[in-house]
Amino acid sequence: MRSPRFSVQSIYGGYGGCGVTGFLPMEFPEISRSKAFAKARVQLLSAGLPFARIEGVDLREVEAADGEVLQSLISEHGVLCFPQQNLTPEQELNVNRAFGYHDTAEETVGGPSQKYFGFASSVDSGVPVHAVPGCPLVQVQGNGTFKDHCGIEEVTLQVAVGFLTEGFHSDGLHDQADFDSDTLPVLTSMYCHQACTDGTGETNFLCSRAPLRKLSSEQLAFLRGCRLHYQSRDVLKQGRPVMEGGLRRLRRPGQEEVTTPVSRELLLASAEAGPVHPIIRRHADTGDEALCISCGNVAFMVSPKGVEGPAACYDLIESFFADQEMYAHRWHPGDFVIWDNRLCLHAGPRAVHGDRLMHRVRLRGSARCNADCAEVWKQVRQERAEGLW
Ligand SMILES: O=C(O)CCC(=O)C(=O)O
Ligand SMILES: [Fe+2]
Repeated sequence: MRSPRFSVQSIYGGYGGCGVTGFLPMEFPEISRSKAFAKARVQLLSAGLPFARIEGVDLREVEAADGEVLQSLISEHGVLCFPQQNLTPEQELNVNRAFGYHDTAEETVGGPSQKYFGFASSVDSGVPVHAVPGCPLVQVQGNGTFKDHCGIEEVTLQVAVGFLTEGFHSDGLHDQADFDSDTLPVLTSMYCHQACTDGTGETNFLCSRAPLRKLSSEQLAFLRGCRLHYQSRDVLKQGRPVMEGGLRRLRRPGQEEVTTPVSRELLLASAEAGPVHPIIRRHADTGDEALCISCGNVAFMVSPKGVEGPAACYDLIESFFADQEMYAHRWHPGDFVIWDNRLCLHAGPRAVHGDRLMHRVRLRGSARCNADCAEVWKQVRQERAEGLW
């Protein structure tokens, strides 16, 4: 089994891991420092990765004028952890809004903000969705039974998306609803209300930019011409995939082990339907390229050379990440972690012992944020309309 090197945050102690890195100077000119960021201190979460922890910020004070600082921080670091927060569900949404990645004038188009916020994946996979009453765009996730939480009398939660049941992904890639709406979630935030006390229940992150730096210009050019097809909604409904090392799907209920070069049945089932995305994304603001993959749900890849089956796709994915460091975020109550799905991949916990209570918000970007995918989406729709598959 090839899997990324494991590193855990050392600032809280824990398993050991890499050395503590000092606080980085804020790189923003004084003029763009708002009240909320006046005392901000930025520290890398892990020495070999760009992900950052930001202290000295009370996210309740964040407003639209902070968009520039927030965008700079997340573009640089990909994952931001703001510890010791005390937020209402509405304030969680406001932090997401403050990044300015969506057009607020359009926020209510098509219903109660579902165009820009929402969580389609749970609907597709048949797992019940629990939302905060009166604030339905904030999803409640976790493990255990909880009473009197944000207006919910009692709720029993079970972890559905884990390291071994979904693996590393960028949110929305395998969601039919996101593909159908031509918008992918740019940001995902998770806010911890209760954490496992034994170090389990972590969320794992990989940098999706770093593996591209070691590739030759020919390899990059090849990948730019590739797209990944994901398993269709019907396949997804069979159940969660069984993953190895967070990167490779071994099988899915009702399916054979992923060892064959390409199964014609699988190919046809997902070719006529199912989401399709480029394998490399280019960030609309920074121009950075990054891998864009949902490991558990790959069906096949269309490259300039032809069609590659799932086994070859997994060989490729493992080659990208085999020498990459992974960051496991060990949660503490009050942690608000937000990431740009265009700059990192994440995976749920390896195990969860005891109670874990989290909120999750996904912010879909406006068309501008997703313009880099538009060509592939258009191409696929055209092929399907012409019955090419
Ligand atoms: O629970 C986690 O740590 C992450 C789960 C996840 O990937 C998600 O909800 O999108
Ligand atoms: Fe996710």
